[in-house]
Amino acid sequence: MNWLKSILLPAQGTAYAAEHDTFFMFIVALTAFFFLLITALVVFFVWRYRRRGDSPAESQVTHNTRLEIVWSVIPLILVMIIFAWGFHDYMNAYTAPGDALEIQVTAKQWIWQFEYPDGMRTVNEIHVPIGRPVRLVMSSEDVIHSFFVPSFRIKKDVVPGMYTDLWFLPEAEGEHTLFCAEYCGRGHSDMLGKIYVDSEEKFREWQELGDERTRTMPLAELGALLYESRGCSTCHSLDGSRRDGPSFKGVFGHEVKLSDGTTVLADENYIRESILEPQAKIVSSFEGIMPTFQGLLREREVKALIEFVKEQQ
Ligand code: HEC
Ligand SMILES: [Cu+2]
Repeated sequence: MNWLKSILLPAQGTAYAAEHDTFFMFIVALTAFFFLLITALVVFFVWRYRRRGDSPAESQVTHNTRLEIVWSVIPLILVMIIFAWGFHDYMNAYTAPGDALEIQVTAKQWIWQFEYPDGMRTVNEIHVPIGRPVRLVMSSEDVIHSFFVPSFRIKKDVVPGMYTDLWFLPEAEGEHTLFCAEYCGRGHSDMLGKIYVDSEEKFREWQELGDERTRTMPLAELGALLYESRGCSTCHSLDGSRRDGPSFKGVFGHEVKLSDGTTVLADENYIRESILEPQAKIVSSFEGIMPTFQGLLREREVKALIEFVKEQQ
């Protein structure tokens, strides 16, 4: 049966995936058995009761109580087994244990955003420690999306204006692909993500330092990435135009007028303070609406953003 599974189904990343597949293969086997049985009977009857010469038709049989009970009760028992088994697996799949790591998921055209309990945010990828249940609390900012991880055998709609949830217990280290399974517009087929299942140790390292790609990226390049992924770009332009916040163009190294009438030189310390304690100094003619990024950025990420702002001359 295993060779058949490997043709039909993706790799198993959770214990639930194995349960799910056993059930699925049971239904496939049952269906195949009745398909063969019924086809064989049809062929046999066609041959057995074919017209021979001019002999008259067989006498008509109107009913057979025993046969009718057999063909009603056996399927009834089979579908009840399928119901009970399916119900059991469904409850397992959709009720998260209380001690799960909770990750908030926000879907929007056409990215997945994640937020950890400690405030860390990621886009299109999450890292989770092996052997610890993870619960996803999901919502959408625009249209209906669907969170689908084939190797975990989990899938649920992500809907604007309400929360849906999903959970899994990762049991295979490595990379798992996340798909959007609800047609959500032009970029739908690009709405992909990665779930990295790490050892406990690797997971902690990632929490502290970030993933290998960004760990080795030059600071300014990482800064450009964060400028987009952390949403700085929604309030700060790079071309001098005014959004909810001042443009980054030409800020670094120049005097900035503050709302209390004083001026300050925009050096590394000022930029750092603006990111971590935005209310400390408010730029004149702007409102103090910038959220603090204290605790949301790793040390190297703050440095990267400073480098990035420095480059916008
Ligand atoms: C919700 C909008 C908003 C977001 C998001 C936002 N900022 Fe700001 N930011 C502002 C506003 C408004 C000001 C001006 C008022 C003030 O100084 O607090 C400002 C000021 C700043 C300044 C000082 C600029 C100057 O001209 O002196 C820096 C530097 C800065 N933000 C960096 C960032 C970085 C880096 C991010 C992303 C990690 C970010 N901001 C995200 C709204 C935002
Ligand atoms: Cu989508």
